Amino acid sequence: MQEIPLVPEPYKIKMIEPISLLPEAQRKARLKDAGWNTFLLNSRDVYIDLLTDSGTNAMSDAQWAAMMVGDEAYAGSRSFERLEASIRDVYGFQFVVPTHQGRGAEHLLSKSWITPGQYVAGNMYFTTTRAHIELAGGIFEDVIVDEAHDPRDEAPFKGNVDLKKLEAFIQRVGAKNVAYVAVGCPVNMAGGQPVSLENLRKTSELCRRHGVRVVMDGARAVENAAMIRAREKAYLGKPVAVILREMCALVDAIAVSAKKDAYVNIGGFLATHDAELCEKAQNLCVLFEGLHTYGGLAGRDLEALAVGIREMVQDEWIEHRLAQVAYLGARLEAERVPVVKPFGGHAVFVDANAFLPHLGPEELPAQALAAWIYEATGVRAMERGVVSAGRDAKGGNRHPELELVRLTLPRRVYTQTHLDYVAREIGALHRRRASLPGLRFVKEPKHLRFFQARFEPLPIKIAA
Ligand code: PLI
Repeated sequence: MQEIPLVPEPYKIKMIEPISLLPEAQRKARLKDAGWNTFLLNSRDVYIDLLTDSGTNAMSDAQWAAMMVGDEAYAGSRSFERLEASIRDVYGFQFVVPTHQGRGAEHLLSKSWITPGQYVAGNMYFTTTRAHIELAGGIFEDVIVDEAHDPRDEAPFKGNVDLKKLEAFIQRVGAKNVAYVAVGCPVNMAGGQPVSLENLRKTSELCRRHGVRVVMDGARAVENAAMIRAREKAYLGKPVAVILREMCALVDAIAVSAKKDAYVNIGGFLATHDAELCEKAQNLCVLFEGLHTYGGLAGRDLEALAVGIREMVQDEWIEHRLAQVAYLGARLEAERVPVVKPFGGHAVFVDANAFLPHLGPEELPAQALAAWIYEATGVRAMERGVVSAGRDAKGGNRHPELELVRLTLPRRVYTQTHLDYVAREIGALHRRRASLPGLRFVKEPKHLRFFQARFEPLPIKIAA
């Protein structure tokens, strides 16, 4: 077997939260209560929680200490000044509008820049991002490279914008009908695949030629920077802090869910070089989030974020994170579990179509696999396939080519032994995959249906 590199944790544990594995009969009952949707499980019933890396991170002692000096003034708090200084130093944007989390920033951005009927082109959709584009009257157009849709293609930058597709799209609809181009760095729904700096630069140049603005979804921009440093020749070994600044210099604005890279449990922001966008967003902020110097966050949250932003660009943290994801991926591969390659920065994505080849798309393979993983192992994962993709304007199901289950690693939370357990148990489930049935909807909410939908199992198929 190929040797799996070990990168020991660059931290030690000084506070613990007990977890326990329910007996299988109880897991079965809890899954039924949850309508076979892992979002509807109670955390107390979960053993290892790999639902998301969003807001589930462990903060450092420095972050906890900073919380004690939070300035809870309604207006003009010192904590906002510290956050603004961190964002200016680390990302390089002049103007900062804090929000309660990433979708708050997406809301302010979409409402500020989209005129109903305009398009937003991007490198694959993200659920909340597209929902806010559509709520603002915009239409999303996917311009990601084709290899992003192939789980087995090992290209290093499967998050790249396809420049030919983007050029053709702008020519077809006209530049004035494109509100902005949104580049996810990296692309969550494609498996956490990064964008190269060369591609981001060319995308930015193409947009400038047409007078179209560029926005980065920077929820995990540090992970993207670390993958650039590991995979892009011109940047090999450069500090992630330097790469991140270079990425940000190429875009007009960044919408950030701070609940990822920055290790906090809540928070987000919109940051920009554009004074006019800042003014519009600040004004909308008072309607939807709170005053523009707290954006729905407590002063102590602003403090934890200000410190987390400076921590996140320290190379040893991000190196360890990427190594942990690669370790889990390699362990799963050793168990012959089909996974998306190359590994991204926040999760290992299991290819549900390859895991459950006896299920058709209408049997919701990834939703079903996430449910059966919980039942068999107590591990909670998330569907990223047809259920997440939702319905199109005509009401039909969107059918993405990728039908994935995401095993997402919270930052600084789980140890290598937890990951060994996950890989071993999912490996055991894979060996008995032929008996696993699909699911069907019994309740389908209108917005972002994957969060609250309920399902029931279909009859078990007898293999031919
Ligand atoms: O969950 P929010 O509102 O803080 O952030 C929304 C959001 C925006 N962009 C990207 C790329 C995300 O991944 C994202 C949230 N992601 C979640 C919750 C996840 O589990 O991936």
